[in-house]
Amino acid sequence: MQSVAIFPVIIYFWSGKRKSMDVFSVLWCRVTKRKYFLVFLAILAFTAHLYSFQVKAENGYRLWLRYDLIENPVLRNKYASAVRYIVFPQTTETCKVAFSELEQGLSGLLGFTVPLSDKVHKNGAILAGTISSDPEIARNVSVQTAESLGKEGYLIRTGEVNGKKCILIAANSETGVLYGVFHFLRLLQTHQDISALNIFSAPALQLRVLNHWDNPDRRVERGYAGFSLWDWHRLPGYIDQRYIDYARANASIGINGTVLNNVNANSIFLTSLYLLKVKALADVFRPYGIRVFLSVRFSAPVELGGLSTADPLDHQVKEWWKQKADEIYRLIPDFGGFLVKANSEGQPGPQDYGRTHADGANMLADVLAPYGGVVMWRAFVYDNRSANDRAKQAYIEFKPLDGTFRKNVLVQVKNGPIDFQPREPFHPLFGAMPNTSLMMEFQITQEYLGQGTHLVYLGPLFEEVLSSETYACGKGSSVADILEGKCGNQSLTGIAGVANTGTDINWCGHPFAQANWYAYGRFAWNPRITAEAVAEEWLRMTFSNRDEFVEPVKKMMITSREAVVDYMTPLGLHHIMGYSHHYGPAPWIKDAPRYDWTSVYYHRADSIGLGFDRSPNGSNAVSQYLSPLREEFADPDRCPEKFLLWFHHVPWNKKLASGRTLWEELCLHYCRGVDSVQQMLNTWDSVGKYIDHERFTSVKMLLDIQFREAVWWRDACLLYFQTFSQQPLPSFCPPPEHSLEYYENLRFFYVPGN
Ligand code: BDP
Repeated sequence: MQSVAIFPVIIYFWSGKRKSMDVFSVLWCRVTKRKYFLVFLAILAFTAHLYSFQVKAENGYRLWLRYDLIENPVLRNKYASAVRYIVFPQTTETCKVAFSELEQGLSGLLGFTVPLSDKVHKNGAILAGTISSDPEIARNVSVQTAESLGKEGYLIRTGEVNGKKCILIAANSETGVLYGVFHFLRLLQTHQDISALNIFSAPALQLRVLNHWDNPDRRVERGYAGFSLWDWHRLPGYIDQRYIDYARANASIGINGTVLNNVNANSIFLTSLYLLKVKALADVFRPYGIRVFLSVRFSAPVELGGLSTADPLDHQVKEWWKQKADEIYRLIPDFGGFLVKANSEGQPGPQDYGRTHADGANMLADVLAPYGGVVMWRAFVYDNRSANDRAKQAYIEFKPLDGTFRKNVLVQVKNGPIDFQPREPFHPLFGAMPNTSLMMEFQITQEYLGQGTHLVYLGPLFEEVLSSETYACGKGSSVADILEGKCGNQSLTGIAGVANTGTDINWCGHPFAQANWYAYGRFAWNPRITAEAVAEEWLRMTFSNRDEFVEPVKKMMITSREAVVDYMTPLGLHHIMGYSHHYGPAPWIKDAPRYDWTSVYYHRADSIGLGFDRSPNGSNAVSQYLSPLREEFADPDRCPEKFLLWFHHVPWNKKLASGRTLWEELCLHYCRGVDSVQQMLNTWDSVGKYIDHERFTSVKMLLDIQFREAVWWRDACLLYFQTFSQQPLPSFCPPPEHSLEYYENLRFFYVPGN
């Protein structure tokens, strides 16, 4: 704002009345006709300055949809001559929002409003619409291409209509056109060549949903970006602009569903009062191709319906759910369906009545089926009454149910067998249930990966899991193949991501956490995309197209995931964080209501070595993977080192591939992790000149916090494990700042998301 002060000074000097700073008397007393003009110019400059100040203020609200003027005039002109006018009949709400996005995007990027026309009459049109509704488009798209686009795919193609060159954005549905519009804008935002386009894109998975772990009081379980976006108290009357911008952001990356409330569900969402609020949100999201879903509490018939049971085979219970489904669909005809966490961590479920997960899921599926709704039934279950390794329990409960679920049920499986750790092997259910529709559950919010303060780009995690070899239908069958239904008889396909959004001005808390929302959507659309490609797109749209910025920061993003694994849980360690709030290191946790809520349960450190023996000599969790993976995991010499301590209890002095002992290697990873964060800080410092001060400073402060916390993780963990290894720290590790006792005595209250 200091620069604003320059204007009175300019006017003062211009006026020649150097003894007074009274701008108004200057203006009224001394102006001549010529000077009127100069005053006008000054005011204009002042306004323009204020405006430019405003657009340069980057609080992150605009996410990756910034549409700022393309600075390079040559490129801008090139684009401008390719898009001289838009032909886009706006027959539906979705077409209207697609057109408005296109118009808004182009005018921001190109600096002028691209006019609308009702037909192609000269070169340079963007012709957008559905194939069936526009004969010009239909003539340009073969029946075969149209078929392969499916319901949501689109094409963007340079073509000719009436002998005039134009860019076609076409799809079978309006939502497809909307996705195409966002893709087209992305091309411009990332400065791609648009002179000869031939893009064909269709989503690999049908359901691409966000799971909000949002409670009715607006607190978000494991949320680190403020309160819930949903203002239940003011709904349905008050429609916050955020709802619309949320829908735009999701549509821009192809997300087509949102589960509004926490999996630890409150029955209140099924009351008539709340269903009206849900309907209001559904109405906002509909034009953007987004359907709403609800997490439901299995015991709702007891809590809301006054029944004495929620037994899924009970006639009255079925009838209660049927009535509820009727009520929901009367209000929201395109309601997506239910997400259910049952018989897990204390939630009610069919097993309370001696029934199976399939009994519960199928009962709900039957009431939703007439309306086209689905049930997403979670496989995140474990039971401490069972002596079995927690990593094995979902498989034990679900595999025998393969083939028994209704066609409109998806079993939602977390990416790994424990719980969204910085690194886990893929969940063995992928490949074990060929006759069930399995969907993936990723966690976008960083519960175990630095929460609100660590820069951890999740693209590499998504890529690693999705490309994991499963052998489900021979060599070369990845988790992505299973999700896409290529290895079995899936009737539905899908993916869910636990959202990281909240009321923070920049939506996600950490400016780089936006990249994880973005990456989730891009991987959901195309599970074979690379983390690097996604990071590059996001950086160009969110920050800058300058290679001097993009290249180093992209590298920083890619390494950030390995960094967090190194300074938190290297070599296959897992679940050694603070109790309940999951903040910070706490490998010493040994007293908890359940053994499998302690850290010692998972790392098993003793005087001999470290790690959980899941080989055939131990819990034999390896047997849940298909051959030859199971043999590979079972053999400590062939098991990938990144999973070594996940599957094996390894002697401290065992030599690893590097020639270093386990203890030395462990130290190396912890110290390397901290060094990587230092590197990230150096990188960030070096690119500050290319971006706005606001976001630069905010990321810098967060990286400083991350560095201190990485040191804390390293020192606390190494000091703790040293009490078992009884070996000195290698010379490459700096001496810890504090004693082990100091770290053990740290207490944290009010950690967000807890
Ligand atoms: C764990 C979270 C817990 C969730 C649970 C789940 O700590 O808050 O309720 O997962 O997925 O990661 O149900």
